[in-house]
Amino acid sequence: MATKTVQPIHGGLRGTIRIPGDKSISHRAVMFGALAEGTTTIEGFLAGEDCLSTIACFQKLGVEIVQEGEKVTVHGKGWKGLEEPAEILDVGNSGTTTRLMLGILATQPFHSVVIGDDSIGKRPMKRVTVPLREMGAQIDGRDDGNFTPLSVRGGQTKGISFQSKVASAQVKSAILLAGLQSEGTTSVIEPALSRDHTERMLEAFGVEVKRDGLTVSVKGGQVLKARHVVVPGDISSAAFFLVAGAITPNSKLTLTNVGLNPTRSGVIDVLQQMGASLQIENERLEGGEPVADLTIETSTLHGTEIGGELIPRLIDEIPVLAVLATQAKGRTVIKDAEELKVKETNRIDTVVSELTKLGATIQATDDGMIIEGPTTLSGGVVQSFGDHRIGMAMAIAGLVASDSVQVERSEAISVSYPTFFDDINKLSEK
Ligand code: SPQ
Repeated sequence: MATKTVQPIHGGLRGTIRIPGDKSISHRAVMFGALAEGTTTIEGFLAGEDCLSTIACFQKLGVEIVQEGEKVTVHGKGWKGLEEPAEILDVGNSGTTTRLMLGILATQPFHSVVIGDDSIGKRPMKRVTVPLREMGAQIDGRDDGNFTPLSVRGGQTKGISFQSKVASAQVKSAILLAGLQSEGTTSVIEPALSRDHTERMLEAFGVEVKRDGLTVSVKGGQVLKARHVVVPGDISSAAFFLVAGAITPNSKLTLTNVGLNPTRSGVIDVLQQMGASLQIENERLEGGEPVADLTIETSTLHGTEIGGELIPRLIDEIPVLAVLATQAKGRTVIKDAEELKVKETNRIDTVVSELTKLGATIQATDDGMIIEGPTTLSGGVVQSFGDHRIGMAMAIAGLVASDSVQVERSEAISVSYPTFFDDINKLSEK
């Protein structure tokens, strides 16, 4: 297990970095490429551990996939071409791989077993296994199919209309993917809009997707057609440097290639709401997703309230937004964010425990946290608990602490941002 020491930055973060590919979009590009007829090429792929787990699983399902850094070629087999895997499908740390792949496996006329690491073994899967069973798949696992290892025997499924209790793109995507191979129409109704990369990319692969408010529907029997996919930079990765730029004295930095899909861009709204000096330039569309370059400067910030429909638009950014709030004047309240409890760690508990170690005034609530600022954070020893976003949030806290911060289990960061520390170094070089 690795420990990374982060030194406080006095001379500011300056310069330009290109944000690596979006994790959610990279997973989907590989999966949809595997299900498509023809050869899909991917540019800007995120070669993080989670997306590499997706490649490895689909290779075990008989799909030829060649990955060279950010370039991937997927030789699609079509829905009928996947093969019964001779080995267990190991999703590593990736919730997205687990849930989306379950939707696909549910429709396949063979048996497969899905496992992951300790963190995956604690994340609830009934949110997808229950509706997939209702569609006709046989799925079993610990706690009546709630936890991995999960065993799937798929087959002919039938469409359902599913009212999800949670605003989750993974739930929505798993059911819609199964729906594409099911009899009739499948609809998912969400309580609030979750990220819509699946809908956008399915359309780009030639699938008809009907969107009506919070309801998304697909008809069964549709074929995916291979294509070229350009993956924009991941706004969830950019968020660490947006916060770093806003709170580190004497900073001005530019992040290029940042995906600004409106279902993901809540962090921009919050930064602006809190008074950050942020410029959005060179707005364009790449592969059906809005992209721009962002410049942020050291800013005078004030507390805010983050809740309601904003939460699904920034759920993965909350750990680093908590760091931002420690440097803002006044109170920041984060609420309606119970979903944080079922991520790689319980992110309410891990954010609060680790920031408390650095002297933050932060308190956990049932559905979020309350932070009072501004606080001069102290140095100390914190840890990621194997959660990439906690590791990176603590490293960003270290940039403004009064002394060095040691981040234990920092290797977890390579799940979504393998070049994270290189980018900190680039921006702090004089
Ligand atoms: O893939 P995984 O492990 O679930 O990753 C996380 C993350 O922080 O990177 C969540 F822990 O992102 C999810 C995100 O929270 C990725 C995702 C997707 O690609 O569809 C959707 C969100 O999860 P959910 O459960 O709200 O659908």
